[in-house]
Amino acid sequence: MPNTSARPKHGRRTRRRRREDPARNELVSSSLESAQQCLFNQDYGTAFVHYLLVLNLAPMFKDFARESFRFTLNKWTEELDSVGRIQDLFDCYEQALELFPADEVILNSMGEHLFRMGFRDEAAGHFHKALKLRPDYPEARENFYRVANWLVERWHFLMLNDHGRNRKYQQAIQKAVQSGCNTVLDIGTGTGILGMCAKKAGAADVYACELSKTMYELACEVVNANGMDGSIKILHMKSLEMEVPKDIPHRVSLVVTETVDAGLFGEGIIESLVHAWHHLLLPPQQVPLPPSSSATGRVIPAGATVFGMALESIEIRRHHRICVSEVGNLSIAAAGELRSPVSCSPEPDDSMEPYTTERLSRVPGGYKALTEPFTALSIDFNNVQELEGLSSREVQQIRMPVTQEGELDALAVWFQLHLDEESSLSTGPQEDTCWEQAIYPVHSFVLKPQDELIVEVSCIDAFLRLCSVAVLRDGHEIHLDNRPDAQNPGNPVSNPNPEAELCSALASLQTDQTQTKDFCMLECSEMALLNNQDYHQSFSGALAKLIPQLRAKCQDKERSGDSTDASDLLYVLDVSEGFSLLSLIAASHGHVKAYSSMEKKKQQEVLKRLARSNNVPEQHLEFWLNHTEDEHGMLKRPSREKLWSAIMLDCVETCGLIRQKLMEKASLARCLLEDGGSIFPAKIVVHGILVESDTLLLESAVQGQEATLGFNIAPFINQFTVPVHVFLDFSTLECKRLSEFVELFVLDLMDSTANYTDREVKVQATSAGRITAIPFWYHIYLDQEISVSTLSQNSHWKQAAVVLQQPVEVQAGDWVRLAVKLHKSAMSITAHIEKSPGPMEQ
Ligand code: 44T
Repeated sequence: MPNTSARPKHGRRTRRRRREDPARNELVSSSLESAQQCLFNQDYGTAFVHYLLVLNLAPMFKDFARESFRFTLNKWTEELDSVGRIQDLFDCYEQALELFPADEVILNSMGEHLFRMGFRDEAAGHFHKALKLRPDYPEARENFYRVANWLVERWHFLMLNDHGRNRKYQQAIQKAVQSGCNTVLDIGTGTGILGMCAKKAGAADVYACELSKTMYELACEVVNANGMDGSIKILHMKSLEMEVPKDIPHRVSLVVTETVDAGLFGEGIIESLVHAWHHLLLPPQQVPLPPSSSATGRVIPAGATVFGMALESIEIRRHHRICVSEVGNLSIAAAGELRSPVSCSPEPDDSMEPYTTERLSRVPGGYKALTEPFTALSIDFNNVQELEGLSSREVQQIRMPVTQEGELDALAVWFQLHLDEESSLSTGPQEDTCWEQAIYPVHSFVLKPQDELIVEVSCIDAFLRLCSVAVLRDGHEIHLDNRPDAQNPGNPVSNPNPEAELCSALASLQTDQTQTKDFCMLECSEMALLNNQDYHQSFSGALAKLIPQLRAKCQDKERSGDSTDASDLLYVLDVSEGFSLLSLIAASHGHVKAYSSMEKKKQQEVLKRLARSNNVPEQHLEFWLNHTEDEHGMLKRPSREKLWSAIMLDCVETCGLIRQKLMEKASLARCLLEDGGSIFPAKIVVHGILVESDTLLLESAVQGQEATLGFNIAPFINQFTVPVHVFLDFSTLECKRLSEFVELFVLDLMDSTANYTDREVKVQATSAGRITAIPFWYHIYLDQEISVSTLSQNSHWKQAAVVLQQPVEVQAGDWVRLAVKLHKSAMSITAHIEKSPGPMEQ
């Protein structure tokens, strides 16, 4: 019995209200009825308001109305979303969560909206909460896995598993603290590790700041678990916003930070340190030392040396420029300039990235060094004038002798981080480090051993930029145009695309110069796709088989008088994501009207130009999104009489995962096909292999039972472990193969009844070892004979791998039972040793 006497007023009031308010009861029941009626009439907005009223007035209806309320909320917010009423949408969720604060379905769908709006941190928080409330909720799990990579980037695992790096940082901090640095600020604390090192070394006051909300919360958890919550003050802010005494009471004697990326300056270390020297640190030690130098400040790392090197790499080349002149029997010479978003541009532009990253030791196909490594820059983090002068520093020219003949594709950059006078870390490609190098793709040119390459190093916007500007050959200076793909008269490079050269020469003779300056930006993976001739040839071949079949059928119908349609065109729809030539390839087969779903104007123009130059009639290529208002209408056919002959679906993401909602799209597409029509692909077969790979483990979770530098960190950061590793290069993955390739799963896009969600696969181990992961990829069958593999070396796809929670020990000859599950588009695999094996059972 509740003790009503303890809270007399509240008890009385509640009782009185319930008993004595018939008008209220009336209102509740009539509102409930109205809500249900509105729901029935699909008037979700009004239904939602009625439900809010009912549940606020009569919370006892919450259990009864929960399902309908969720449904209403879902429908109403979908409507608000489609008309762009974003604030109203989030207000609805807030009201819903006030009523149902622990409802995992509402939390998860609010997370989905937040994610779509680009609020990843907040979205992740919602998925995380939903998952904590119901750990077996697959929707929230899938969503959480999708954002976990963004939230807690995978290098956190690498970093914490890099014992060499951890120890070096710890020793440098310990030395500094013991030599008198008593007050410490850790900028970009991540999991809190460097701050904890300082505290453990005996620093009196330790502060830490972290701008990511997820990492800040994680750092608080970690510091708490290590019993330091009272002794390290963690701030959720960017160091640039910190002030003394508002955020920290006094200036500190030591700043520790590892806010460096592969290009050293990409995390803003220059700006952070300039600000720290002006506002957060004690003044630097003067040289020569004045008599009392106790109240001085310093930084760990003390500085860095940046190295560069020119290299040839086909893998980098095919991701950054067009290397072919013909694709799927179409000439692409007239495409105009196609640029990757990463190019060495003399005038920095927001849409361009200065560099990309690559772990050179693992680049597929390897690389060839064309020069020796050279020092591009040295920087002293303890010298504020030097830090400040970096951006205004003059462009530096470096002349490097070419050591090997080869095609110049990129300049690679790495660095040594000098923690103090004695100790440094290196991110070089040859070292045994896990770090990536920064890659600056450059204008292609064939270099010869007697050449000298002139490289320009600049530091505009505190971003390091490297650019190859000229080659000295036989006493002549050959200027390299910084615009990739721009043709340079007199350039002796073997041009893979002479027709393109003619076209651009012709274009530059035109009076309208705007066209020549114009370029179309393609993602690196779109570039690689465009360079993939096999892929396009396969589609062309499959269409060449399908089209005559359908035409013959059509003609039969016409002869028998069945057809009501006068035109004999076939309709083909390409719903690939991003830039795709497939519609044009379809249209080039003749008797086809093809629809492309490409949205970007520039990309549409490229396709139209190519249609013209390949003599495809203009009216045979259309842009589908110019005909429909929203994406829900995307798969609707163009006119009522016509059905699609073929629909091309993009089924695998570049990262190696099946696209979300692929099977839903396929079933919708099937309904829209004419008799005998086809979905491309018709079928996808997932293949995989058992491997032992420590590399994959190191990138997935903090390994081992031992504490990290004596701190308890692993259980916290490992909450962000994701069982599927993406963007993997299987061809260069360091691993021991423990089985042959095995078929894991089949997805039939043409027949929904043929699909299942669970499958058991038995595979025999070919060697002894520990199965730690199962890399997987796809054979994409366009029809029964023609297929493309996402493992092929010229593919634009990477692979993915399931990393097992617990490694499984196997002996050669053992049978391993894999339980493969596909939930929506997420695959999971568990592995067990088969007790009573037998190939007959397979
Ligand atoms: N670097 C490893 C990893 N942050 C760190 O939010 C090191 C990579 C690495 N917080 C080559 C070599 C190495 N104020 O959580 C992030 C980020 C945060 C800040 C507050 C600021 N001004 C910042 C700036 C960044 O700091 C954390 C770490 S930065 C990311 C890189 C051998 N490649």
